[in-house]
Amino acid sequence: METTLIILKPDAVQRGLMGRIITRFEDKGLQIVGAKLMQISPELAATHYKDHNGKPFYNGLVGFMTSSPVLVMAVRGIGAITICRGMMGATFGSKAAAGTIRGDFGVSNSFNLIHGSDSPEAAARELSLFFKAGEVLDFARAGERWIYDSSSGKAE
Ligand code: IDP
Ligand code: MG
Repeated sequence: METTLIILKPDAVQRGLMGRIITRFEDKGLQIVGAKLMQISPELAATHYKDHNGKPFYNGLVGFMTSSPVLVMAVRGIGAITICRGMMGATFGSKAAAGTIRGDFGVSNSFNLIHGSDSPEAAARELSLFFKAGEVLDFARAGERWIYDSSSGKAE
């Protein structure tokens, strides 16, 4: 099982798209194991996006991410990092394919609704930035045996 950090960005919250985006992850069979509405501080935004420091869009990105509340989520499943990135679509809303979150709900390149960790290392780092110990929960879902095929002894 992998756990990834998803952020529903200020545009998603302000546009009332949280429910529809969360529904996509739940419909897919992914498990929400952490969630909170929060306002990101400039310091946290800078740490989270440190790899983009110095790029032309960096100041705008930090300004955007701190401008209004976001919903941060820990999302779990086998291959969750890659699955969530695929569901998000390409970075720019103008280029993201139909059927993806960015492709279906937006047209902007910077206001692109959602962040998702892009590797296991990034997921571990980012989850620890946004969630304290005990805020990401381990719990069994009632329908788990119908989400994954465990007949071989290994969930797949
Ligand atoms: P990602 O969110 O798809 O992983 P990154 O390249 O990591 O994309 O960029 C982080 C965020 O910075 C993007 O989601 C987007 O909000 C913003 N961003 C990236 N490139 C540009 C750009 O060229 N112009 C404006 N904003 C950008
Ligand atoms: Mg990225």
